Amino acid sequence: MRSWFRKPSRLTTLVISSLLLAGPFLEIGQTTAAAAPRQMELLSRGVVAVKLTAGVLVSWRLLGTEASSVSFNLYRGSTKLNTTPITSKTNYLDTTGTISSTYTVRAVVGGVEQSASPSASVLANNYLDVPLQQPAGGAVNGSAYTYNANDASIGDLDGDGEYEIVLKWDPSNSKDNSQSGYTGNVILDAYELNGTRKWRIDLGKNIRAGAHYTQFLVYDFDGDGKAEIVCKTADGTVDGTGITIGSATADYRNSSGYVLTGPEFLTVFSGDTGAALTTTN
Ligand SMILES: [Ca+2]
Ligand SMILES: [Ca+2]
Ligand SMILES: [Ca+2]
Repeated sequence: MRSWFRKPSRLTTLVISSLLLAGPFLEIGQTTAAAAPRQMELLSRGVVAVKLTAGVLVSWRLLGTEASSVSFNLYRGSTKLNTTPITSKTNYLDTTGTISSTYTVRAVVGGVEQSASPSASVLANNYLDVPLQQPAGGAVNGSAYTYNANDASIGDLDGDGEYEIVLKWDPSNSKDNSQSGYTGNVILDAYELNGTRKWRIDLGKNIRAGAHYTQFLVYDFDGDGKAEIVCKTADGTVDGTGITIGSATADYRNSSGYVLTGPEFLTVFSGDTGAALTTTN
């Protein structure tokens, strides 16, 4: 998916607008054959509830697999809030909801109520706070550096219907292509939305840190329901399971800190485990 978190940040938490986590999410898939079904993520209902002065606003996903005739019932605990199934929107303002309310959504198909979504609690601050695990800083060529949260992208890495976050950590001595100098290693982490870290990939000393060096893709490329991560790697990249790609000792950095020699790899990583699945030179 497109990376949407562009600004370097010194925060060690990611704050995600609840609005980004609700509503319709459709993955645009192949469009070459009109009759072929599009590949889509098999996401959950994605119920999000936020506290407002006027009550609790609950929103949820209309799934790409659902007919336009689908409608919904919304429950606070065991109490159905709507008198007739909701047909025109995927949100509801519960004017008597409180911070301790919990909500479930049931689709109604052909007049038959379907099974309940996972229960959603109310977000107290109108955002989801995802705690991050900031890597320890270091020093390279006598210059100390720390890590800042940088680009991030989302995908369902483990096929559970919920998004996970892939986050790039940028060392504070990262350099634009026009600037000489050594940099710290670039690190990729994957987090569950509750902050559980799934894995960490260390791109190693032969991938220079800077805004123009590491672009990574998060997408279910083989259609098995779990997203992969694809990016440029090099000798010394360590995957999410601790296995080194290529040579662990090769060092292609020149005296100005640039990496201008050595092989350039492209690696597909498992989104679930961070394991390198395949690498091409
Ligand atoms: Ca997931
Ligand atoms: Ca998960
Ligand atoms: Ca996959």
